[in-house]
Amino acid sequence: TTTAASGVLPSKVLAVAQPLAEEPAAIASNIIYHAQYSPHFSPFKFEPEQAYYATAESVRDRLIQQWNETYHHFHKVDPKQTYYLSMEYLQGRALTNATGNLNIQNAYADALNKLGHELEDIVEQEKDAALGNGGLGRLASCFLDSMATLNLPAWGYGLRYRYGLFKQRISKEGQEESAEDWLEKFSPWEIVRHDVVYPVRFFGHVEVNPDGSRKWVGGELFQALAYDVPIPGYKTKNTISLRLWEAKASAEDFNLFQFNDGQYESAAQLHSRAQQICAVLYPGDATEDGKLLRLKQQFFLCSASLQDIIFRFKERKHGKDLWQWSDFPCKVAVQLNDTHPTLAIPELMRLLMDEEGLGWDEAWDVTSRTVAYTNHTVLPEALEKWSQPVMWKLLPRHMQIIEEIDKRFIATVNTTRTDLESKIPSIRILDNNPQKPVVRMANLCVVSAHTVNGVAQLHSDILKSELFADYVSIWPKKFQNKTNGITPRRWLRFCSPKLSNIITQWLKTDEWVTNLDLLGGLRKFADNEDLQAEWASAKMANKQRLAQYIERVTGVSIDPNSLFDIQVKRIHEYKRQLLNILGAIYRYKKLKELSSEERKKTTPRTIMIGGKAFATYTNAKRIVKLVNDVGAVVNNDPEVNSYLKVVFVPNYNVSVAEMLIPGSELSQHISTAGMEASGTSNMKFALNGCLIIGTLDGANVEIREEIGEDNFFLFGAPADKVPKLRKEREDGLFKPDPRFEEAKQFIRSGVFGSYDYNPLLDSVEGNSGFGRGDYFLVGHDFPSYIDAQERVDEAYKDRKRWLKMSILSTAGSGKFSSDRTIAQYAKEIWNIEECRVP
Ligand code: NBG
Repeated sequence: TTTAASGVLPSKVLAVAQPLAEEPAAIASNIIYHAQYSPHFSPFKFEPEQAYYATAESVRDRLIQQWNETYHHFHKVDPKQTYYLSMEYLQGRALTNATGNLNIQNAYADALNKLGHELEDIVEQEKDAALGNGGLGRLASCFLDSMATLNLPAWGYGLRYRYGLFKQRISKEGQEESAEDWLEKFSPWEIVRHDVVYPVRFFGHVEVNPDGSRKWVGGELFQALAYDVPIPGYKTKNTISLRLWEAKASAEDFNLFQFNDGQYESAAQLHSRAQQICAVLYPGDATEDGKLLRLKQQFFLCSASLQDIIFRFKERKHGKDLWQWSDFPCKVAVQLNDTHPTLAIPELMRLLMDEEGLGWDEAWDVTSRTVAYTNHTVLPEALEKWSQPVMWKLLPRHMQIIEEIDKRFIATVNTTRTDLESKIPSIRILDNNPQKPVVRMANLCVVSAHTVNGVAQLHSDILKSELFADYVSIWPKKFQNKTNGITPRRWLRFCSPKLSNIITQWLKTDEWVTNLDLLGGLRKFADNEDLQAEWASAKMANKQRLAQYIERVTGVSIDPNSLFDIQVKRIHEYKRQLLNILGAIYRYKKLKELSSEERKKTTPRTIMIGGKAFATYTNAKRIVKLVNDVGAVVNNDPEVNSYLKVVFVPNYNVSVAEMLIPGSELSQHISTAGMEASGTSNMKFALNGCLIIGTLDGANVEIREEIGEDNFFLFGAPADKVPKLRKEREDGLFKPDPRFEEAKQFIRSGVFGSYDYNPLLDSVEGNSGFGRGDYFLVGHDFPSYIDAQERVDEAYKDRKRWLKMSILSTAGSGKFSSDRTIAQYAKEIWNIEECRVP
């Protein structure tokens, strides 16, 4: 064995590189091999960055091997497979996850030691793959981890955005966005498949063939090129694939004549349009061009993925004569992650009819038995509606198909359900309002899919009783609930190794990592002093690690002995970060009013808030600004800053979450009841022994049931009271609590600077001018929120009680494993079974 100094490449390779080495020395040699022979940098340098890429490539060799074996095995067994279509994936970093799932973390740590590096530093070099926005994207990534771990034959399909959402920086002005350059150098985790390419058309027109069949021709033609990201399961050989499409134009589309004539831009016009398709996630849609681009992205994902799925169906071992199209739903399940991939429905119909020659009835039977749809929100502004004229222009053949689905649906309702006649305008797919004719994508999904599910019990109930109530009366069995989950690998085992080890020791097994219900075994030790002491020390270590991070990125020093109180999620009025910061302002004001002796009796707090506001969402950006302004005043106020700190954590993403969540003690999930479909960070916090202050919303309801109501700080109006409260507010019947008035007045008095917060504060008055004053009921819930916060302060003073609650929180989190969620999808929606690689 050789030890090297970090920063330089050892002069000689230790042994012949073996891709699947087990021993640290052989792994080290493999890493050096990559540094030398897959060079991406100038030679002889072996600093953390070079070490990261070489290590990642060495790990990737294993993933490729396992992926190949998995692919061959699936091909041989020919099971039914699931295809998960999603516009978003929030993969985060891959290195820790891959070495952890492959169970080679220690060997890699030792190997890197021999080369003068620490694995912990090396993993920090990786940029997050941030191809998502929030919970919906992270859910997709957790699902992939569980599908691989459960040995399910499954694929993820998405787009390979050149830049992800955006990078958030905080300046004096508030949030600033810049391009998130996750592919700046390159990603060692993707394998480009130069042989997996499909044509995708836009615009053009429909021709009728002599036999009456249709053909979509003309327009713009791009190529979809596949990039595979291998997804290893935990302690299994099964390694599945996240297939991401990139848009390309072909060489023929490069007009050499124009180029030589000096018309450089028009010569490469189609190439630049191809780049636009996969440039960013959620391009601004305020303009018509922006809307068109989003629609192009959605169709691009659907068309490429379905062509690939059909290709795989046809290439199966049996050969052409032995299969029939009616077998397709027995071999293929397509899951639509929200309405973004809805165009998969008309595209599958088109491919089956126009390319494969099926008739309408047969194509419809295949399509509707194949596709299932998950709804992730009841917010009206998020239920997609596409302009009919835009759709006719971009996808003329698909609009014909959608019209036909709509027509047939209406005909069926008219003949079988005369009682629903008056409902037809609202349940049909097309909204033909002459001012603004649109296609309602959720309606298209519900009419076409065999199953529709919500993502937490309360949400699924609301879908059935409100949003989709009329459809339920037509197809009562179509609707299901699948409560979301999170992967316990990334969200406990790898992000908090200390707590994980304690759990394993007390449960005398590490099987909880794949059977999370075993955590229930901790309940009987919740009062045990030894466990409590170990628990507290792991928490403290995680808090210290977090405090160092916060100081590094914000310059604010926070006290690990204070209560760490965290709210991290996209900034949205319904998630009510404003309620949180108003509460912090109220706390600050009360602390100022106390004598220094009285202050010493209070519970010191560090409030951390993080999340991105959509670039054009003005009120969300004002909230970010307010949090930062409050922090600047509070943190620099020597009278109170040892009792209260307010920190805005910039650029929240998956790897920041992996630091924050293990170090948290209280987390806030305080949306207006009925508005958060599920929430998934609530599950991650609870799993890490963090207590929740929250409303009866989304998955909070089920979390509280599982961990016990004594271990949950509940406040606020329940969902069924919300409509009445809104009405009362509109009618001027609301009497604000004096504490709420006090907090708002404190901001208006200018304590936090001269920025004009009136528009934000007006939004929680009864008369905001939007005609829906305080729609999110911040004013109504404020007093019960403050009361709940007081209960938190009291509980925290009693160390033993708090630790017991924390242990019970982890112990009660078993249900929220995405392994449980995915097993339910597999059995109850997809009808697929395990297919384990021997
Ligand atoms: C989000 C919901 C969350 C939910 C995730 C995952 C969308 C449209 N919806 O409450 O707001 O946890 O989906 O299901 O992003």
